[in-house]
Amino acid sequence: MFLNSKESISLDVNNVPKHVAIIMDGNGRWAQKRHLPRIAGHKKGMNVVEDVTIAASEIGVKVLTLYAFSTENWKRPEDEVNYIMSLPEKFFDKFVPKLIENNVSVRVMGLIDQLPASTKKAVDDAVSKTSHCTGMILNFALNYGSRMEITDAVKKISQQVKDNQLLPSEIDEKIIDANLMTGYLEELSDPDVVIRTSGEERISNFLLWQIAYSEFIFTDILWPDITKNSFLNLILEYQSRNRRFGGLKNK
Ligand code: V0D
Repeated sequence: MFLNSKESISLDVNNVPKHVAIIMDGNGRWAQKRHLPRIAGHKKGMNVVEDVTIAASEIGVKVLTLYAFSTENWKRPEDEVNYIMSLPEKFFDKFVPKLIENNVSVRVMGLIDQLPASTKKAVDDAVSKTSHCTGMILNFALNYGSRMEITDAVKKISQQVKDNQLLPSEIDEKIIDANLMTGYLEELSDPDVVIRTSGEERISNFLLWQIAYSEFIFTDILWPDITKNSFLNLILEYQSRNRRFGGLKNK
């Protein structure tokens, strides 16, 4: 039992999702509602990343994957993209010490080499400065798309076959898992729950292979309006569902 001080949310400590994945949607809408530029929503959204990361780490989540930038997001106005690309640097100065305090390690998946040099440096620094942390993994999906990820995995596996390291008959789900960008997470690769904020009920090219058995939670709350408390309520919603793996009851 875990009691949240203000609202007395009671979480079952024995049923905390190990891997939580979040599509952080609604930043632009949050800003527009307030007659603010869209980038104000991204800035507030970054602060929410901080709060949700600490909350997730406190309740014992092992991996928190955040969809921060998709391979499609480049189509947005240049000013907005430029601002978003400055967020890892802003995040770094403010938040890396707090991550270290909480024993959280930052990891990234996606086409990181295509990011602006300053963004890539901030991301690499966040990863290296927290690489000694052994607690929760904060896994950012940056310039990520799942079809690209799967295409890449097919290429890698084909090359192994071509190099006589692997027979086509040996290709199984484990081999595919290992060659996806989540491969390093090993048995934690698949999210137990995917959360999407802001009322949209789509997957938008996020972790297509890994979500085969995930619970889906959609909330109307816009990402910048998410608080520690609303996050804990989403975890509570996860816990209220009876998970079934192809006929097997409760995991
Ligand atoms: C904008 C809401 C933190 C969604 C959250 C480059 C969109 C704020 C990071 C971040 C973004 C990533 C890696 C890292 C440190 C911080 C971030 C992007 C967008 C895309 F090592 N927030 N954040 N990255 N947003």
